[in-house]
Amino acid sequence: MTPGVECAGLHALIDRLNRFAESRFPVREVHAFLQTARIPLSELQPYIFIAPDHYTRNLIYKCPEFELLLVVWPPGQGSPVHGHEGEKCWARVEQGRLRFTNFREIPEGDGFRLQKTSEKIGDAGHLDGPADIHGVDNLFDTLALSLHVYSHPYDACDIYDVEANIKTRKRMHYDSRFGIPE
Ligand code: 2CO
Ligand code: FE2
Repeated sequence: MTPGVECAGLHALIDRLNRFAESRFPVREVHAFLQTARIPLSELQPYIFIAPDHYTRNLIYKCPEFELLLVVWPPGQGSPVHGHEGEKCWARVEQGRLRFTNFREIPEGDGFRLQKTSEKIGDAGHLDGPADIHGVDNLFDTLALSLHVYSHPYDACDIYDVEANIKTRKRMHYDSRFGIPE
């Protein structure tokens, strides 16, 4: 194994994440681990489901403490600006490039406005998170893949209309589970 690389392969990743679950996903340690862990693309292949008009959410592993997804971003597709339910959420670019734009809510009158706090373009290997409110876009002309760890799993989130300063609830769906399309 390459020096400094803690694990190679999905099984080793999932084992390690299960051990982190026992200590409730300590942010610094999990972050450091996810920066070094490497997954061969061949192991992600069974989870690549492409829809030309939206990004796909492909479940690899789920337990009460966390879920692991492969998100597949065709060129030009992106997420709406959304929240992460106060959970610990990381995304690592596995292939291609993605733009991550972070926001925060600023209280204003009876409501709020969204303030952009940072923007970063990440190539393969870039680790984003833990995310709070963000939008993710594939602005580029190649398919992008990102591996997502969410602790705990969540099945609904806030979707923001950045212009109107309103948010609505949205249920999340998987496009495939364990390699089988929904
Ligand atoms: N959180 C989004 C989702 O699970 C993807 S953006 O990166 O966290 O659909
Ligand atoms: Fe997200």
